Amino acid sequence: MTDSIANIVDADLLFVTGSNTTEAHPIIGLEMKRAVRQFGARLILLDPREIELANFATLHLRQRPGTDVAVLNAIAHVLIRDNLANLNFIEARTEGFDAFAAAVADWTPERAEAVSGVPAQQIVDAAYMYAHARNAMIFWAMGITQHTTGTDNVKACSNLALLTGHIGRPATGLNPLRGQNNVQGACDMGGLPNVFPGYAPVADEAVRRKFAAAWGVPVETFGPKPGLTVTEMLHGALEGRIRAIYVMGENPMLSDPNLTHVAEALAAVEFLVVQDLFPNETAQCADVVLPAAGFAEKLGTFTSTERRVHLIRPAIDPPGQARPDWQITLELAQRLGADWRYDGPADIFAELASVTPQYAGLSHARLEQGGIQWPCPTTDHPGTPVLHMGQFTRGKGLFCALDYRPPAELPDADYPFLLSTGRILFHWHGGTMSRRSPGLDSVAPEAEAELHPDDAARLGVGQGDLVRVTSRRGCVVAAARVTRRSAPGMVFMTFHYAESATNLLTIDAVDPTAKIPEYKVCAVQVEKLGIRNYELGIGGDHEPSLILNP
Ligand SMILES: Nc1nc2c(c(=O)[nH]1)N[C@H]1C(S)=C(S)[C@@H](COP(=O)(O)OP(=O)(O)OC[C@H]3O[C@@H](n4cnc5c(=O)[nH]c(N)nc54)[C@H](O)[C@@H]3O)O[C@H]1N2
Ligand SMILES: Nc1nc2c(c(=O)[nH]1)N[C@H]1C(S)=C(S)[C@@H](COP(=O)(O)OP(=O)(O)OC[C@H]3O[C@@H](n4cnc5c(=O)[nH]c(N)nc54)[C@H](O)[C@@H]3O)O[C@H]1N2
Ligand SMILES: [Mo]
Repeated sequence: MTDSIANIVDADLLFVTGSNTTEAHPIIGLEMKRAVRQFGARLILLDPREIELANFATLHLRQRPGTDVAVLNAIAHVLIRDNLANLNFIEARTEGFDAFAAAVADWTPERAEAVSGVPAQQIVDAAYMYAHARNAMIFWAMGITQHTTGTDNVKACSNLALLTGHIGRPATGLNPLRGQNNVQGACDMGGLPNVFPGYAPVADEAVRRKFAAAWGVPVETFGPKPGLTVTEMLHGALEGRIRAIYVMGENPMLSDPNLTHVAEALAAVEFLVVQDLFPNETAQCADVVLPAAGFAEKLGTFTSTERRVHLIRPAIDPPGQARPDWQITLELAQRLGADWRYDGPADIFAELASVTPQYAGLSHARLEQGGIQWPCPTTDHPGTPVLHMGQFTRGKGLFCALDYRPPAELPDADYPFLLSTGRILFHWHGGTMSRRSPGLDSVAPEAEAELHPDDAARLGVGQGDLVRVTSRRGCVVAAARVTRRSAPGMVFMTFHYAESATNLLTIDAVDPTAKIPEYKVCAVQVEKLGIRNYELGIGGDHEPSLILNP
């Protein structure tokens, strides 16, 4: 997030797209509800489904999944056409406006309506509301990013903030809601294939020299070529280019797209290590499983979605031989011959702070007093609640001209429904953790497929009936949830249930830049299964067991 959670209540307009905030980020969702109900903020929702936030929205634009660039381009078109753009801001703070304006000149609301199904008038209304707000915040999550056009979708959001100047002041900005508790921290620390800690690019020789010097290794240790992303690693395994995989805290056998392909890739590697709290589906394929300690059992830091670095402390001891991840990594490095020495997490953090400018002013001792938002360059710096004040990190904000591209696989005569996947409040991803909680599992015990009442009637499917959902890649069985939440022609499923693993269906097409899979769109067919078949595990068997061909 470029802004802070505490500032949400100060915004007079919230533009939320591709984020089911009340289910996936419920604390932030509460702030949004408070902003609307207590402080009179208006909410524009751009989301294909009627999620809970729709009840709080002044305007709900329901686009066909995968058409965000068309809608956002058309909002930009109206902002420029109707002189709603903030010309002073554009002049002082941005570049690339003329080329961008030329590119959206054709993107009339009527054209966007034809592509997206969103009525042209709603697009016009959204543009006026966003432009006329004093302080407007844009929020998004996976509904924007998990597309073959994910990068374009994000840039399209950014264009709107640049056009109106709703960025670089409190209660404005571009606010991607990060997913896992420490995904922000993992990225900050260089847990990406192309950067060192602090987003320093591996391609830059000066950067490589800096890190080689800091770590006391020859500069040749690091090549200039970025590594592979997860989706590329799995392809690499099938091509024989990747011979070993070490998986730490991830369950690709449930969470990656096109699971049949993932299973083949993991079977193809010579050596697979899994370091995890539980023997998840990926661990079933592993040669070695290393038991790790969970968040409540260890000391360290998590960096939240608003860039706030928090100290976490152990509340309980790890069970059995489980150890904190850093200890496992350290011992492995030592056995491989590296002379790594650390007294503990505070010592490791001190090294991270010394090579990561955004974290330079932070230490465990300082974080004892409470979380601090990066960038925090010096030990007396208070932290940064709002980014891009006065100037952008790259200098001027860059407008991006974007063409609309359709998703990789759309419904057709053979696979007439559009499958979109995501989350519900009660479970976490593959359910490795949340489905071990009897309370959570009793609230949400079985995989459901959301179907619109018109479609359900046509298929003769009643509430709770079992349906078989089939794509070109696989099929799963789920209980029908007949609801107007999803639009006609659309099916929504979570990926929380191993016995009904939705990622058998999803497509492994990825965004060309970010390599994120298109989890939000693929084509499926839906058939009614006469009876509930408990042998398939639906509703009964809670043991994680992946049924590849139910
Ligand atoms: N309870 C719970 N909370 C979680 C998680 C969990 O597993 N369970 N996971 C965490 C993680 S890692 C993440 S990344 C976040 C994800 O948080 P979200 O991204 O909010 O969660 P999703 O369910 O993937 O929902 C995305 C939203 O995008 C919408 N959508 C679908 N297609 C499109 C489209 O084409 N365009 C747009 N604009 N929207 C679309 C969906 O209707 C939905 O409202 O949640 C985090 N929080
Ligand atoms: N169809 C579909 N698929 C999706 C998505 C979608 O929207 N639709 N969303 C995608 C997204 S955004 C995400 S983030 C991924 C999530 O996918 P994963 O990260 O694969 O899912 P999790 O179930 O969170 O798996 C985390 C694993 O980490 C383990 N773990 C927890 N804490 C620790 C720890 O401290 N140390 C170690 N070593 N292990 C730990 C857990 O036991 C679990 O096995 O799923 C992706 N897959
Ligand atoms: Mo995520």
